[in-house]
Amino acid sequence: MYLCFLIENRSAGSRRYRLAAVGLGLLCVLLLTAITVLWIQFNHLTAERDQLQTSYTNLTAERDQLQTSYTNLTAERDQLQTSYTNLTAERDQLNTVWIGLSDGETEGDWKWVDGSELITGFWYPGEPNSYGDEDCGLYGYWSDPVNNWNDYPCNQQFFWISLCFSSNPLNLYNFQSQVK
Ligand SMILES: [Ca+2]
Ligand SMILES: [Ca+2]
Repeated sequence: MYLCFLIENRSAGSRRYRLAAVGLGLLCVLLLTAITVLWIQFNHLTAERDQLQTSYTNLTAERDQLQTSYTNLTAERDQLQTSYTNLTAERDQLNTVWIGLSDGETEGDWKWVDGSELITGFWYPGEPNSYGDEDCGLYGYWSDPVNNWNDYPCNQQFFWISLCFSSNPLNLYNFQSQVK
């Protein structure tokens, strides 16, 4: 009787050890699996981080290139704007010329440089107004295609032309020009 009890006790203890060993083994497998999954995820996230870092670097370089291009284009635009302004001023100066007409001898009595009287003038409305000291006739000062004459101070610098007008101001002949 005592022997049977002893054998049963040993058998129960052995089963408990086996169960504990199996449980411990399962726990190790679970831990190993979790570590493996976490390691794979870590590697995946590291690769993504590196890709994002590379993209950030490339985008930063592109942004800097675009900024440089924008700066260069802005400078070119400003240069072109300056050139346009200068060319417009030169064009306006070329379109505005002395025509050899003056009322310097007698105010309001306009004569050509050869002394002949002005028969027909193509003054802009309100001109000649002798504003200040304006004794010389300018062609093309105003934008009107026909009536664009203005009396203006003779000491200003413009090209000049020597011309005669028929009744049509566009019929010019004896055209000469030179820098005053
Ligand atoms: Ca005058
Ligand atoms: Ca005037």
